[in-house]
Amino acid sequence: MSVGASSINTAHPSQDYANAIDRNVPSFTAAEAPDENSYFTNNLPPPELEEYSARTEEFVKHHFRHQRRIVLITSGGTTVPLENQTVRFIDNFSAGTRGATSAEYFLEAGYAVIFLHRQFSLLPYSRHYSHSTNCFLDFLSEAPPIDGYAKKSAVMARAEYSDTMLSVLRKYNHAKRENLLLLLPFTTINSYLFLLRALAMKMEPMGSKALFYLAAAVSDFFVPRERMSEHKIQSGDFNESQLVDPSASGVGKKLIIDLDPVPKFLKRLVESWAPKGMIVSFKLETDETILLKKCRLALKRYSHHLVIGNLLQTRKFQVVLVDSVDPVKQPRWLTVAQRDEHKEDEKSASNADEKNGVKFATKQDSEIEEQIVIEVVRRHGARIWDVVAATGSL
Ligand code: 9Z3
Repeated sequence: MSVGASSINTAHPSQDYANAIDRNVPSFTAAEAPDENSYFTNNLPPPELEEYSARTEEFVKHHFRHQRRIVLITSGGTTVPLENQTVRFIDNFSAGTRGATSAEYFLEAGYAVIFLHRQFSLLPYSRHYSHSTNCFLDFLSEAPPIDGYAKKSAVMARAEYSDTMLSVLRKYNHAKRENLLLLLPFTTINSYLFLLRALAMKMEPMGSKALFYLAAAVSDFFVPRERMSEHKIQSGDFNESQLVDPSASGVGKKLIIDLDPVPKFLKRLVESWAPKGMIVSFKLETDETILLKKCRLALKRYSHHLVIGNLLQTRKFQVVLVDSVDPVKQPRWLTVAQRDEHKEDEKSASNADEKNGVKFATKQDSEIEEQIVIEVVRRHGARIWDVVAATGSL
C-alpha cells in the first residue's frame, strides 16, 4: 500500500518495512465524467454540504457585486476514516501553514478568500498565536488596575508582542468587517471532494476572476463506503471486518488495510466544475530528483494552469513554479532564507543562489507564501486579461 501524502505509523523496530507496504498499485490516471458519477453516487455527501454551498453562493454574490476576485484556498490534511463511526483514521503531516499564510497575502492583495480547511488546522491571522510553541497565554499579561476602576482587573498583550498583535488584529478585524474571509472546515477526504466540487460550481459566476489554490495535502488512497466497517474494528476479530482479506496469514493478529486510489478529480475541476477559473495545484514530493518531472506530468495530465512543486523537507523556504504556458521552459524557483531562531548567522546568508543552473533571488526574513502569492496574483491578472481579450467578457 502506498498512501501518498498520508502515512501509517509503523513504529516497531523489528518490523519488515520493505514488505509492510504493497506498492503494486496501478498508476494514477485523471478521473473522467463516469468516474465522477460513480464516486459521487456511491459515497455519501457530508451533512454540511448544503449549508456550505448556500454560504458560498451568498459570498460569491456579494463579491461579484463589489467586482472583487475570489480565491478558493484548500488547506491542511484530509483524513481517511477506517470505520463509519470513526475511531481510527489515517492522517498526514499537514498543519495548514501554506494555506493559512497564503490566505493572509491574498487578502492583502484585494482578494476575497474562501478557506476550505481541515478542522483545527491553522487559520489566517490566529495562526500567529494558536499552534505556536508558546501557549497563547504566554502572549498576555495582567494589566495594572485602571484609574477609577481600582478593583477591576484586565488582561493585555505583553509589551514585546503588542505591536505585532495589534497589526494582526487590525487585519483580522478588517477581513471580518468587510466579509472577506469565509472559513469552511472539513475533516475527511470524502467531505473534501464533495465540498470542492460543490463550491467550485458555486463560483461559476466569477468566471475568470475565480482562482483555485489547492494547497491541501490530499490523501491518494481511501476506504470506499461499501468496504467500510460500520463500528470500531475489534482487535480480536479482524477477520470479521470487510477491510481484511480473511485468507491472509496472521488474520486475527494483524490489521491489513486494503485501500482504493482516490479518483484524481483535478481534470474534472478544470474541464467541468470551473472551466473559466484559474487553477493552481501543489505537488508534494520527498525526492528532489523527481519533483520537476512530476510537476510537468501533473500539468500534462490535468491541463490546468500552474503547478507549484515543493519538497516535504524544504517546503517552508523553497518552491518551484511550473507553468502551463510553456512547461518545458525554465521553471521559476522561489526561495527565502531558512528561519531558525537558534542560528543567527542565517540572516547573513547569500543573496543569490543557484539551482539546476537557474539563478533565483533570495529574499530574507520573509514568508515564502508572500512571494508565491505575488507570482500567482500576477499570473491570474494576466490570464483575466487574456480571457477578456479573447472572449470580450470575464
Ligand atoms: C502541498 O504541497 C503543500 O504545499 C503542503 C503544505 C501540504 C506541503 P503545510 O500545510 O504543508 O504548510 O504543512 N500541498 C499539496 C499536496 C498534495 O496532496 N498534492 C497532490 C499531489 O501531490 C495534488 S493536488 O498529488
